[in-house]
Amino acid sequence: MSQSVTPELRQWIVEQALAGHQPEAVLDAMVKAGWTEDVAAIALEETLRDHLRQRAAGKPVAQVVAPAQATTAQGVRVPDVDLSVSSGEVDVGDRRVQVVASLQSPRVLVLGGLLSGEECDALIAAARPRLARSLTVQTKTGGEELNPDRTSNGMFFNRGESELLRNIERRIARLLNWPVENGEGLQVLHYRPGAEYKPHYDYFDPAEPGTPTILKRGGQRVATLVMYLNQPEQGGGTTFPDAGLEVAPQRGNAVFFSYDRPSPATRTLHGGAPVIAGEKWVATKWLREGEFT
Ligand code: PD2
Ligand code: ZN
Repeated sequence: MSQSVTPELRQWIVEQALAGHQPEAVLDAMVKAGWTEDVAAIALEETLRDHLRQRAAGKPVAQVVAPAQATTAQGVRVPDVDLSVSSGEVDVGDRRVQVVASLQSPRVLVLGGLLSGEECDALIAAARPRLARSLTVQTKTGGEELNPDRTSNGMFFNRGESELLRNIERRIARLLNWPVENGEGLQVLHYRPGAEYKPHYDYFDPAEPGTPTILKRGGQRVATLVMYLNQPEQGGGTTFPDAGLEVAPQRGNAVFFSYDRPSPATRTLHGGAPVIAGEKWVATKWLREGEFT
């Protein structure tokens, strides 16, 4: 991992300070993000000293130009909800979405009321005739394969293929401050009793030979939004083993998580727990670094 102090990292450090975070908390966040403590401490000290000198000399200095939380301690921009306006509810144009819970590391948000009941039903109805046993991207070759760890049925919509999808995509883009064009087409998964999705990471493993081919279409995945289209009778939560967290599926709600590098250091290992009774429907949106073509 590079430990060079990029302009983006300097900007992030200044943003944290302007947002009122104590240097110890900023240092802590950098160390958690993989920085060596003494390198992080020097970068922090130098950046803040330069910033104060420039300000004292009346020179233009960095302003908070973007929500501070949108840039991570790696100096990488990732999708995120802007909680600086209101921590409890976000206006996404055509609805207000509740922020039910948030975690910094791993970055996880539980969101309420992202989809209406009618939108959930319409997504299920449009997906149902197109379902097939779920495949996962095979990073060894860049192709797709049947995966025994994923016993759901699934399908992909094309981005923008209907008014319903265009509305949802626009809403997600506004919620997460990330362009519609950087999103993959929405995926719908259907789990029957006993079906599950064993814990995995959603980014593409850089060590696998097929990854460069996959990355040609928009670069790495940097965030995932799993939207719950129904409420299973029992089981089917989304689990984050490294955080000891399980999110209970509720129709219209969603869980969002981001990862600024393709590394377990992001602590974004997650899975779909087995459905015990009833069925489970979700729609997943993956967001890429660049335009997904
Ligand atoms: O259905 C889920 O809860 C789930 C869990 C883990 C979905 C995904 N991953 C995914 O679509 O990547
Ligand atoms: Zn996943």
